[in-house]
Amino acid sequence: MIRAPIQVDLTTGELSGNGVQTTIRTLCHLQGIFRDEKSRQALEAEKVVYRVQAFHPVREGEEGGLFWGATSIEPGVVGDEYFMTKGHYHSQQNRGEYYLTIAGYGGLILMDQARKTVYQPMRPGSVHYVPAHTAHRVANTGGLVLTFLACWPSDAGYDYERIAAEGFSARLRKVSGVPTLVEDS
Ligand code: S6P
Ligand code: ZN
Repeated sequence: MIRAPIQVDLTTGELSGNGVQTTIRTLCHLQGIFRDEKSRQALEAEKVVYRVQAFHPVREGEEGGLFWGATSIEPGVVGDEYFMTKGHYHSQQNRGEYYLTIAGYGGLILMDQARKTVYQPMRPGSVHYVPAHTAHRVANTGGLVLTFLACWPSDAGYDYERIAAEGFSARLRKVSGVPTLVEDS
């Protein structure tokens, strides 16, 4: 089915138009995600960490379509770990994705099947290819809202359970004020 276009505000990354859905993730949704659980609990449970807008022109799980999204992560830390997304593998592991940074500064954290974790600095205009079979999460390392756009296959899905069970092998932490990828102990 041919769908009407939606709009991206190229300054803020905000999406608008028919079919755009918004999900908010507050600190209370992020239990077990950050290394320092005590610090997370000490912060306000309703504090917004990130917001995801998504445009699904076809049904989720349908083969052959593409989804479009915008994620905005607030600046902040839990302990010494930057505010970040939950992170996931795609349920259909052989599906990749693109990210395009619109505003702010951050890090895309990628972990391959061998649990080798790397991070790529994100800045306005940076385009990042998330390969298939690769866990991905984004952290806001700056003092402003970090917003990026994403495009991914409509049958990719989300595997959050594997991240909940196994985590990433390294975390992006603020060490002497500098974003540093630290192996998880
Ligand atoms: C979807 C894509 C993004 C994330 C979003 C939030 O494949 O990678 O739209 O869903 O950045 O991250 P998460 O890990 O909470 O889904
Ligand atoms: Zn994804």
